Amino acid sequence: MIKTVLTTPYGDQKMGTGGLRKKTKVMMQKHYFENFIQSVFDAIGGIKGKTYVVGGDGRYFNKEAIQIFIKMAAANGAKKLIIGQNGFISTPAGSNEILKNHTDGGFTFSASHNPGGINGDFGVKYANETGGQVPTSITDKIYALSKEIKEFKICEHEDIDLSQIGTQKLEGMEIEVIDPIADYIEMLSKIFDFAALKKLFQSGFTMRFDGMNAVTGPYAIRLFEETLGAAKGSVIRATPLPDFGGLHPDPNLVYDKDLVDFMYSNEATDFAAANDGDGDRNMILGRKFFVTPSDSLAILTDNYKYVPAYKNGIYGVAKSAATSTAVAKVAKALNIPYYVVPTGWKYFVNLMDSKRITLCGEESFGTGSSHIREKDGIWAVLFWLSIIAATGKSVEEITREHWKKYGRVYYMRFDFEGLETQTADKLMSDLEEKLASLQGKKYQDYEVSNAAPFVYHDPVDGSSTKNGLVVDFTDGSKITYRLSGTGSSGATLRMYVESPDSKDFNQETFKKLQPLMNIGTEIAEITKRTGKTKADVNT
Ligand code: G16
Repeated sequence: MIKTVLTTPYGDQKMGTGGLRKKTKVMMQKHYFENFIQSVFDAIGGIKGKTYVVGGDGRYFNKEAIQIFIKMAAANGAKKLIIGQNGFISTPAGSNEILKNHTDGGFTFSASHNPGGINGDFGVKYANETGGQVPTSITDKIYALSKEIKEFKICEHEDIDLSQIGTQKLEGMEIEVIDPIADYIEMLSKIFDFAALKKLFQSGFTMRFDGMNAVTGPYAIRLFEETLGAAKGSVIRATPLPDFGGLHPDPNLVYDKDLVDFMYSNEATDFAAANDGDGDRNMILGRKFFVTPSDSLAILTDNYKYVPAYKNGIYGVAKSAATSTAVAKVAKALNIPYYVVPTGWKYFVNLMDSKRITLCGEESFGTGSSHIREKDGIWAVLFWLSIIAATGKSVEEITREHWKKYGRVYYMRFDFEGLETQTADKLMSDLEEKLASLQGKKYQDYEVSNAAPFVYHDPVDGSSTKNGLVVDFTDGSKITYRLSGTGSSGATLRMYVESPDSKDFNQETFKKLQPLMNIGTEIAEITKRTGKTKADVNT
């Protein structure tokens, strides 16, 4: 039976860089989730006769959210839902299903790399028929409607069993439960040379993949161990848990210190990687060696010919403004188009759809290509393995040779967390105002060559987006400031610092960047305004 339920708006359902992210307890408030979902349906002119891909990363409240979603979709007249078995789907696998089945879009229930559990975060990512998250014009509309919502529609029905693959019906809506892992692996098999990768493992090559108790564990076991022949046990923390076993599933030097410590120990494998909560981020490690995401994008781009799907050429490459300029040098050498977009994967979508780029990546541990419209953690791992298989070189050798060829761009991100929103907003607006006055200013050995907000003009839809403030120095160094768009409460200020060096590749990154980091702190008056003498997280 279809019911119309009266409700009142919460007023705070603004989507950030990766969808709607809130504390789980906030999301679980009465009608909170329902209000948001109905606002999405209404913002896109209803979902009558439409088909969507649905799933989540398994975090706390995932099961309940999917059941509510199914009943709301049926009540709103959807034609069909394609749902990952047991309600699980990784973000890249979801994007793959949208494109494969030509659906009207998809919903992923995940707060991505944010912690899970009743005291963690929950989120909703909404993608349209491109397979990518919707542009700001749509998220603005959703937000506007969520502030006025008066009612939502839902079916009264017992919960749907999502454990068996197959098709069932609810109020005329078809529900197809699928195995997204099989489809995802099949898609990857068309991009990469699986035979070459099997040979690599047959030769005794060892790897460790850390699923961080999140969604990609089962994908990784089936792909690396069962399909490509990596040794049993290569995939660790492979069972998705509602609270990720207490882990903060953000694959970086801080939150996956366990994997980093292992790779710097004598037991280290030849290669290691980790993915985040919903499987779109990746961290790449070699023996006693870490590859920055910015370098990773540059290296993958330079080695595109080792992947069958790209060997005949790539259209171009893009990075977000906060990502280091390492890939710019590669684009120039390859003579391919190069774009710089605001932070947020959705900005790459138009460039991919219009065949302006094939590869793209971000400092926040995301890399991907136009095979789907989301970043793809496992894809990045296969790309690295393909380079290793083709060259016979280690992660460290590949990276060092890259630096030799192009120079090294030292890079670090400093996060100042838990700030009051007002303090953070004021810091950014005051800094923006004083940018022009920084021109030509000298700080120790560094001289400002340009200081301005980053403004992007989308070459496809003509829209403009301002995101972040950038201070450039005459030697090519750069400091970028922006506020995180993925937090669930308060504000996080991110300060990204980079400095190129064409000769000395062996400096300790923190030491190399410390003077610039101090300059950056001084320019933005971070200590004075936030009381913090140093960043909470350095990656
Ligand atoms: C999301 C977006 C990414 C973006 C990141 C930025 O990632 O999809 O494109 O780089 O947010 O995060 P922040 O605004 O906190 O710097 P994810 O993996 O959380 O979906």
